[in-house]
Amino acid sequence: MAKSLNSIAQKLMETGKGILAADESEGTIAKRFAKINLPNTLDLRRDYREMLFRSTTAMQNYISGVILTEETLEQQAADGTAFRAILADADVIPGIKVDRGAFPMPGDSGEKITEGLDGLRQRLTRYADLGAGFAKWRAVITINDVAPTRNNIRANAHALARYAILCQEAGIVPVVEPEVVGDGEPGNHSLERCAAVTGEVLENVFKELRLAGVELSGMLLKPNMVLPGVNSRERPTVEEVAQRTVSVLREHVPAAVPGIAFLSGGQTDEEATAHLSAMNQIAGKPWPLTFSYGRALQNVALRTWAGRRENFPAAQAAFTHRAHMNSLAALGTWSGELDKAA
Ligand code: 5MM
Repeated sequence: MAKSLNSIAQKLMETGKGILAADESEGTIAKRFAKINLPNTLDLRRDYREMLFRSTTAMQNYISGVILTEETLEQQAADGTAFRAILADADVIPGIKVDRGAFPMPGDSGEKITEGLDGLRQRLTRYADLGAGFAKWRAVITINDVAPTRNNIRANAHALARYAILCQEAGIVPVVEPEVVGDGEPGNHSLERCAAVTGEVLENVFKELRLAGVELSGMLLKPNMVLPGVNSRERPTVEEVAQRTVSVLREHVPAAVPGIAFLSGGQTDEEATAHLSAMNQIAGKPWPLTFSYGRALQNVALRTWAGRRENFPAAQAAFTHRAHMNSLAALGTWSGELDKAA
């Protein structure tokens, strides 16, 4: 079993490719649509995702896997073709978001705990039957005056480990996503604080993964980059962010992990690309680094689509451009000039 999990993980980390996170929950997609004055309907959600998945050039060349929701995993395009078949044609691995969301922790620290373990074993069996090769569970770690607490870090790390071992039991590669949130409230923490919290979180996550018996060669890590909070006045250079992020990962992520695919976490499209490219220029890392972006891959495509099927070609061109730029970043060969010129 471990061998096939490792081969799925390796394929997700194929050189020059990364993961498209298209697993917005109902609440999140409603927010994204509201920004472009669209209602959150089943047909619009289907059209939007069809536009992305039928971006053939992007899918074939730059995307190794797509994180889907339960709805999308079983959905069809407007012409009746299953989304799974469209992804299979482009040799893209379907993944599934299996957490049920992050809910307030008891107490008043403002922290969240991710739920979704009840019945997960049965759900994973069904997702495996539907062809899901990997899964995702996101833990949200808050930074404020009192957070993160040890209790919250341990609870989230424990849940991630229980999720990960159940995935491996079902033959599904767990993508383990502990996100130290940078764009939450108050969001005024420093880069150094983010580095310290990210390190502590990763330490606890790998401790719990080991205790649970998770095979590290059959999983992927989806972390945040080390950044100051969005309301901080610090303005680190791209190189500082890259250096700090890689050094925290080096200290806390075992070399046995076959790959790291970052979330974008509210960075601008270009920042997310620039940071990834700079990290890939740093020599001697034990794992490949790529993207598993939601917003930083979709922002422009979403606005260009604007809810109209006639805008598919333009929106697909925008998505393909972003996917291409992030593919270059995964190779460490992206440049701002190239991005603008294209
Ligand atoms: C696409 O957004 C994902 C789902 O979030 P919700 O469950 O809150 O709707 C999210 O988990 C995503 O996969 C990652 O956080 C990466 O997304 P960004 O936009 O940060 O790159």
